[in-house]
Amino acid sequence: MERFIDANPYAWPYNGDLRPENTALIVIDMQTDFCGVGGYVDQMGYDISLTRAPIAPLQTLMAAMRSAGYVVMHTREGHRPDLSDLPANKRWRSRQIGTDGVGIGDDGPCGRILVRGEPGWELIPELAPLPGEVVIDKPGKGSFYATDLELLLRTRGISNLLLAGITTDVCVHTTMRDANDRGFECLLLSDCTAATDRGNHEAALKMITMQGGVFGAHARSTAVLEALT
Ligand code: C5J
Repeated sequence: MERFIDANPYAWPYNGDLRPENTALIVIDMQTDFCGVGGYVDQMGYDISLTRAPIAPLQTLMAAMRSAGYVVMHTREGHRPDLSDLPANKRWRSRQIGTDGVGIGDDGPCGRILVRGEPGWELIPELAPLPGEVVIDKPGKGSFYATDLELLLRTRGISNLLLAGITTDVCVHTTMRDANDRGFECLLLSDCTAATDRGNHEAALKMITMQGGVFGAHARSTAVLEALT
């Protein structure tokens, strides 16, 4: 039986083959550094009420997908404590904005910013992974670069990806573009993602709808919940 999610610009997935066995939800970078008080985004002076907005709809969606037997995976952006995987230009650019030139690798209220093992780098407790769920540690914006995400997805037979988390215009979009190039069928969940700028979030959604769905499609999480029931 074919099953579709009401999405924009097309009913998703393109072939109606939506099953727990071939579909995963990837929750990207829901870390204190991106949505917590004193974290990296907060220190840069951006409004964390924007990046916290996906938390509540994600809690509902994750619970529904888990109970329907779908795979849920998580990612964390971060660097080794010795910063040997932090490109110098990424560090330099991160120091150009925010409090006193503090950037990635430097000390902040939540420990060293985006450094593995520090409090700010942790996933927020509201969206904690369940035991056994995959957590991908990534040094870049995309979730495929320098990680084993693709191997894990292929081994499980996953071909459809639901993408959520923060930020829409950076790590979520990069992951969606990279997944699309690898042949994964992608759906970005518009209320389960957010950017540090509302206009950038809207623009990121619009980009997806061009060319018949150039990277896939987007939908609200309620459309996913309807398709699951
Ligand atoms: C950023 C991310 N924006 N998770 N990271 O630096 O989007």
